Amino acid sequence: MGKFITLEGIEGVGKTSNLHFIKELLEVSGHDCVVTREPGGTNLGESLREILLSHTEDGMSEDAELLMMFAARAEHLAKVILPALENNQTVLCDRFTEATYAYQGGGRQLDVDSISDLEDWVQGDLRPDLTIILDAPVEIGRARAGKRSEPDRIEKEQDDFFQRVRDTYISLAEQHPHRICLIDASVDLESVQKQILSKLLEYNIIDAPVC
Ligand code: T5A
Repeated sequence: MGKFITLEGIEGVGKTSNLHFIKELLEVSGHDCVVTREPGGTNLGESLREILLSHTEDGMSEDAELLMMFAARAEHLAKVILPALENNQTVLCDRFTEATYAYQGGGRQLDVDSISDLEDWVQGDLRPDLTIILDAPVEIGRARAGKRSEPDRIEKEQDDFFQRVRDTYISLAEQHPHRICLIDASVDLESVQKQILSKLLEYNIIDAPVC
């Protein structure tokens, strides 16, 4: 089985900016990478993403939002993630189930046991080998995201929602230190990337370069 690596964090914290950097580090170290994202990564998943992020006219029930995240994930696992892992490829995914714990569990305050049941149903025993959480204060993430584009349906939430999302990410890293790590993303990009390199080495995802 290949390695499964996921990248997480609140809006604007720098996931997209660091995805290519991580892919390059992995490839230099010999990994054959598949880069993908959630919600999305398949035709059905991208259609669900469109609904999830832009369906603003008459709102969306919180349970419908949660179930659509897992519907997209079930398709993504079946069509992209599991075939790649079984083919010994490394899957690098922009967000995965930790985002559901953070946004639907923390942000929306939905029942965490229900999320955990859905996780077991859809994923079985599969969990990422490493989840990198880029962490920064909400005001920094929002300021960076605001410069980039108009807010989508979830980005329109208030600061207290994103504070709960951030707190949940921090708590996930504390609960599962063997597979989830936190990176200080409030600093400049070069310093963030130094930390990412050091975590990929620490978690034995890549080998130290031979001088
Ligand atoms: N969602 C997703 C759920 O609610 N539940 C789930 O289960 C899942 C899977 C997905 C949305 O869906 C939600 C969460 C999200 O709301 P998305 O596209 O994955 O949307 O998420 P976004 O967070 O919106 O992604 P963004 O592209 O907005 O943010 P990024 O990728 O974190 O930030 P990035 O790299 O685009 O950077 C933003 C700006 O900051 C600059 C960049 O140059 C850019 O201009 N920047 C820095 N500036 C200074 N210093 C640094 N260190 C910087 N790093 C980046």
